[in-house]
This record gives sequence, structure tokens and C-alpha cells, in this order.
Amino acid sequence: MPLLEGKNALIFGVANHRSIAWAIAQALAAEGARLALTYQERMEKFVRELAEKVPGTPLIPCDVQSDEQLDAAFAKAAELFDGGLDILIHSIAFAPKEDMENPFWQTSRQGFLTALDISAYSLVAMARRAVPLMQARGGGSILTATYIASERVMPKYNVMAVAKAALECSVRYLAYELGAYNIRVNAVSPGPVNTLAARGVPGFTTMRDHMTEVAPLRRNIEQSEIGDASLFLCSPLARGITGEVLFVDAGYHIMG
Ligand code: 0WD
Repeated sequence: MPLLEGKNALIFGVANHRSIAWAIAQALAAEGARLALTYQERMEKFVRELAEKVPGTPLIPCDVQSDEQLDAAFAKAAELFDGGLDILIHSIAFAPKEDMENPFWQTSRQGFLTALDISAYSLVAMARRAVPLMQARGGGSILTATYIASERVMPKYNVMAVAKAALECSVRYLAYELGAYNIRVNAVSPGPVNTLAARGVPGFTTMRDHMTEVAPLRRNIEQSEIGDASLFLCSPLARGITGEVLFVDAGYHIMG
């Protein structure tokens, strides 16, 4: 029997075919999960084309900065999934361009708040809406995507690194509290992959070149490898794992 037969998964963060969320969606669907994809309005065309590749996948618009849109998105998911959600994927991040380009010490108040709101608070905002739907199923799995810059200085990652630190800490607090409801909360921490969001990180190509020299596997990773690790964390195979950050980075994180 497929690993996720009969499971319902709500996925935030598909922007185009390169998105990490899309790789995760495909991995979950291949193991039998029923999907619903949310999208940011400006990405509708691309996401609609992708959704057609997994027949029967509904689309739900949602900007995570809006509580009203989050309420509506989870209400729609509840309706589509008969009140029960098993898997929630959070694969979203944003920081204003100028705050990524300027030195970190020049980060604006608004840039800081926007980055933390979209990239970290949104996980909490989703969790509080997902809990009742997961309780209806006797538990569930929440997964987000982080980056090693949360714990080590990766030049130019700036305010996004601070947001990732907040995100990972949120994973631990959510894991602690939601464990009482049999809801697991984890993160994957991928190495650099070429996506829309990555293009906003100055020096991104240099980071990928660096991986081929330094990472134990002497190569970069592919989106499908993140999809497979995410599938594991969301599946019953990882039923004893919560509060974890799993690196999917060709081993880069062990290097000094
Ligand atoms: O190398 C990489 N690409 C890595 C990405 C390495 C390690 C971690 N990650 C993380 C990112 O930080 C992010 O949390 O993975 C997650 C997914 O990023 P991605 O797949 O690399 O990027 P992308 O395909 O652009 O998807 C992120 C999407 C947005 O795309 P853009 O780039 O257009 O802003 O997040 C969505 C949006 O579609 N998003 C929002 N969705 C709803 N409401 C919002 C918002 N306010 N803001 C951004």
C-alpha cells in the first residue's frame, strides 16, 4: 500500500516548477496523498499549469500576510478534505530586495518585520488553523523549509537568516506543544537549489559552486532529494521524529 494512501496534504509555497514545494507535492502524490495547493495571486498561471499534472488537485488562493485569507484557505481545505488534514507543508519565505542587498546592519524595521512575518510567523499562523483539522484525524505532520544560515553566518543571507532562526525555534515550540495532539513538526534544511526565491539571494551561484568543493558528496542537491526527505518526515516512517531539522545538503553541514 502507498505510504500516504488516504492522507490529505495542504501545501503552501508552490510558485513554479522549480519550487521546493512542488518537489514535495510530487513526492507526496506519488505515495498516494490527496493534495490541495495554495498559491499567491501573482503565481496563479504557473501553479494552475502544475496542478493539472496531478489530476483532481484543487487550488486555493492565499497570501500568508492576511489572516482573512488564511482563514478562508483553511476553511476551503476543511471543505475539500471533509474536515480532516494529515499533512501541512510550509515552504514560504520573503524579504524585501533592498534588505537582502544592503549590509545586514542597515536592515530597515519594515524589512525585518516583513521577512519575519512571511517567513516565520506564517508557520505559527498556519499551525493554529491546522490543529483542529489534524485533531479530527487523530494527529498529523507539519513540515517547513529552513536554511543553515540560521546557525552559521552565510554572508548576504542577512535578515532571512534571522527569520530562519525564528522559524526553527518555532518548529521546536510547536513540536513541544502539538506533540500532545500527536502532531509532529519538523523542518528540512536543503542546500542551495536554483529557484525563484534563491535568485533573490546575492552570490547564490557562488554558494552552489562552493558546495561542489566542500560538501562530502561533492555536488549540489536536486529538488527531488528534498521531496523524498520531506516525504519521509511526513510519513508514518518518521512517526517517532518531531522538532527535528533534517539537512538535505549533500552533507555540507558537517564541514568545518
Ligand atoms: O536554495 C534554496 N532555494 C533554498 C530554499 C535553500 C534552503 C531553504 N529554502 C527555503 C526557502 O527559504 C523557502 O522557505 O525553501 C522555501 C521555498 O523556497 P523555494 O522553493 O526556493 O522558492 P520559491 O519557488 O520562490 O517559493 C517560495 C514562494 C514564493 O515565491 P516568490 O519567490 O515568488 O516570492 O513563497 C511564496 C511565493 O509563492 N510566498 C508567499 N506565499 C503566500 N503569501 C508569500 C506570501 N506573502 N510570499 C512568498
